[in-house]
Amino acid sequence: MSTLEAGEARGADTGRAAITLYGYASSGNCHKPRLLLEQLGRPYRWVDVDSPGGATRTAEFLARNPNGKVPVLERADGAVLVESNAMLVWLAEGTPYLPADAWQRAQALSWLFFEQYSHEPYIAVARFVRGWTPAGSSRRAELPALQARGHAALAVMERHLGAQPWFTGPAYGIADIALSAYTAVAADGGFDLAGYPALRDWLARVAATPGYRPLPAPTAEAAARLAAAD
Ligand SMILES: N[C@@H](CCC(=O)N[C@@H](CS)C(=O)NCC(=O)O)C(=O)O
Repeated sequence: MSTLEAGEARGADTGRAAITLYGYASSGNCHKPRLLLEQLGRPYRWVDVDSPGGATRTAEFLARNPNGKVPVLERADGAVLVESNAMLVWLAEGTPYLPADAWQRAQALSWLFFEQYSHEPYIAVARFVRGWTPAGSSRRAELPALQARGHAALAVMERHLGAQPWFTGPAYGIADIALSAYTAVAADGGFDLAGYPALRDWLARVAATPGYRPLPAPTAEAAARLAAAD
């Protein structure tokens, strides 16, 4: 049993887990709250949702998230939270993963917004186009622009990490979780990290944090497309 499966079992052991996460396992956005739950040692129930197969567009799913996207976090009382980085903030409240100081908290939020506006739309989307669309898809034409914008984001991160080990303050926290999710698999989007030494060192530090779990491997079909992509 993998540790992620063990996490599910921990949740199941508690009867009705306090938290249910609906997600697609090899999605970086879905992995972010799951990784934090693992690192916090909190029980949760994981429900697989085949988002590339359209499972986020059913009436049942849209009742939970009208925006039709995973991850979705549901509490035992049925209350729902969407947006992966909002989940990180909520889950990290009162823990070392979110600074208590207002300025440092705002710095963490700043990097979460950067991730969603300047990083994920290019690095995650390039990965999606290469791995989850057919080889002949017209979406492949988007790749040069996605890669140019993705490299711009990586350069911002490299510059920041040249001067400090983590994204906010002296310790690993939710900004590191948010930004590492897709950076760790940037090669899937066609990004070569060879020119980003500080970033590669940071990824190694992230992978060495207690309870860290890498993003689960994509399906065989997506893995084959990624291996064959230009
Ligand atoms: N900003 C959202 C993005 C979520 C997102 O893009 N989810 C994708 C999977 S990574 C999805 O559910 N796509 C299915 C769809 O749009 O139908 C977050 O961070 O939670």
